Amino acid sequence: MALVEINFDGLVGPSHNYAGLSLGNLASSSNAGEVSYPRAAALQGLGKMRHNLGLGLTQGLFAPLPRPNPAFLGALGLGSIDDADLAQRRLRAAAWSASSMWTANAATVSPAPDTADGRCHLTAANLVTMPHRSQEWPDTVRQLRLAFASSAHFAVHDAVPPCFGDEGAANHMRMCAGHDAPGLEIFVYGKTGGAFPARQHEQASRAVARLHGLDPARCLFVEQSPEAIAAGAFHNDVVAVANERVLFAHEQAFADPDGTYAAIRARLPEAEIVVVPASVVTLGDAIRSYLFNAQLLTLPTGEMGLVIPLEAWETPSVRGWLDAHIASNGPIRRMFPVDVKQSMANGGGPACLRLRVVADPSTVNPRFLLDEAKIARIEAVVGSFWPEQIDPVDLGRESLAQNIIAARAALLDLLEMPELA
Ligand code: SUG
Repeated sequence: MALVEINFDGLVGPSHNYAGLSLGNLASSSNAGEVSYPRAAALQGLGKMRHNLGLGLTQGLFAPLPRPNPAFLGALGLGSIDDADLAQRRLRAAAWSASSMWTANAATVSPAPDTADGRCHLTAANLVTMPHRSQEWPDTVRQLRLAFASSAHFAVHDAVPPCFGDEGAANHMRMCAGHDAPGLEIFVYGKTGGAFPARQHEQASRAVARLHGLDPARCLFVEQSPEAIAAGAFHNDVVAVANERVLFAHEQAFADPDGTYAAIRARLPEAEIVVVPASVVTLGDAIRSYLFNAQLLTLPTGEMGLVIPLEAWETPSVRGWLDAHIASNGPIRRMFPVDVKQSMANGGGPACLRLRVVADPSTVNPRFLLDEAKIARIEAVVGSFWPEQIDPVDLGRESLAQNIIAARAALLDLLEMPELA
């Protein structure tokens, strides 16, 4: 059995819009009310998938969830919306949100070498902190059960109880000698973030670790620094990312950085910890540029590459650090800037757009795996069906709703996934 890391990217849905729904996510708040470009957004995401496939990596896809979601509004007693009522308009925007594109929040994943029963375990994230995200998990779990249907190889769990906020893989890092070796699983939770909510609760992380049958000796529970949350790092993956033996983090990512690094080194002596000092890249620049919301990947050559947003490449302090890292022969050898600006404007960089699953690709439902030809066919559907633009004042318009529903149906048709219709 050949275990490899598979990146499952969320296709940007046809309702992608800027409604400003995520308090504590500075990009979402500052772009509230802007016109979005769903077609361009989905094509940018597909461009990233093609890029990573071209690097020789295994690439998967998750379909957007059904939107607008009438069940969400129905459960709130909102059969119709009073347009004069801001709270009702925001709830309607929530029902139209395309936020499931950020599949790093779909689930937490523990690969087979880490678990007691030798299967890969996935727990859907309840995403309770943000109303627009809290509606995702039942549909997400349906999709996960279809993609990872082989119960000999996978166990898919429902979300943990919503009294404990869980935001999935965005707050979870796995370090190991190689993807197929037993890993150290690092769960990062928040306690406080000043004016902003701490979305990941420690007890949710501990519950996921138990459900997955992880060895407590190979788990760490680490507090995210309150300053990072207050500065706009609403998930750990905005300030840190890990791959195999390398942790790449901002100096202010963790509440107790030295204690965290020491605990990692004690459990994984080969760990290489690359810390970007605040004196070189401020927390503000790190969050604006999304340097750490990067895909840190092991390339087929064995080298590590970093798929970063263009915004990071174009930020002088970040570029200076990246150039110096390469020149000093640091562990990250190659940089790949990609354009995911439409997603970035809602606070989702290259790493938010993907869920990493270490598995044997032959055990995954092949309908969720991509090759060049399938990407081209998806691009054609996006080109024909995805709305070119959405002004947030158009949310609620019946003809737009029909357009969005038809677009998703055309995609599911192409992907041969009638189960998700
Ligand atoms: O949950 N943005 C998402 C971005 C998620 C990024 N994911 C990771 N860091 N892994 C969020 O805040 C914006 C939607 C809006 O404002 O309409 C939004 O949901």
